[in-house]
Amino acid sequence: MPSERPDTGTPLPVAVLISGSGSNLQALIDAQQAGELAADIRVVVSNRADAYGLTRARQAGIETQVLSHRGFPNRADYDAALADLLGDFDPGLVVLAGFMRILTPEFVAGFHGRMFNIHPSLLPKHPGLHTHQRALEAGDTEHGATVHFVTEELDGGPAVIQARVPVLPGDDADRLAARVLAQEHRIYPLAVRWFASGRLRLDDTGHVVLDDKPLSAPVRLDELI
Ligand code: NHR
Ligand code: GAR
Repeated sequence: MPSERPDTGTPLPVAVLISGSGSNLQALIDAQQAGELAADIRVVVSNRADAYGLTRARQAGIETQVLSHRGFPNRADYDAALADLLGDFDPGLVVLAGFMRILTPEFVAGFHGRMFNIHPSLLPKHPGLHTHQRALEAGDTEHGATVHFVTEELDGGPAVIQARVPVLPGDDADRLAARVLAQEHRIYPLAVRWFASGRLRLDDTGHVVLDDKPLSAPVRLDELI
């Protein structure tokens, strides 16, 4: 059941965009079903018809839409169609959860301050793809994940919360990815709940504000618990 927002008494409508397994989507669904999200996932959109996350959404009774990028001549046309589709659901927040398509500045502008991404690194380290392999190759002793507001700068928007994990002897990219993913499942529902309950926003100078205080650095999960 969607829980209510204290300010309006109604859950915030949310759209989740995926491309794959959707385990972060599942973490959000679980939080919603536990009455902990203050949000209502209205639609799950995938650019791939075979994304397992679509099955997770259907099992939870959430509407799904597939918008394949393949039929479109360019990114601008794809993103315009995506914005159109999302418009039908009037989302107060768009959540990228393993969505693998870079979004145009025009699309991003339409959801300014209302779109999150979760990225599997301790940003600003390792933006882009293959983050786990790159953390290993860099000899990092610590790795993790970041929830950030999406701006036109890829993985460069203002960070909200980070979770850290150690890099352990014998790690390969898959082991490290699994350790990071478990932490993603903790921080993403938290960030969505903060936003949906009105505690978290992006101010007009581009700063993240939590409980009326501008963050000088992302919240660290290890300092919350
Ligand atoms: N769009 C904007 N404008 N800003 C961000 O911060 C975005 C974004 C779109 C997606 C997620 C991001 C990540 O967390 C994200 C953040 C895809 C790629 C990529 O290179 C890079 C980063 C992210 C998502 N995608 C290839 C592309 O050409 C396709 C790769 C594939 O299909 O496998 O779009 O890591
Ligand atoms: C997650 O690790 C997420 O951070 C990452 O892909 C995985 C998706 O898992 N996102 C990106 O790399 C975006 N380019 P999920 O589908 O099981 O949530």
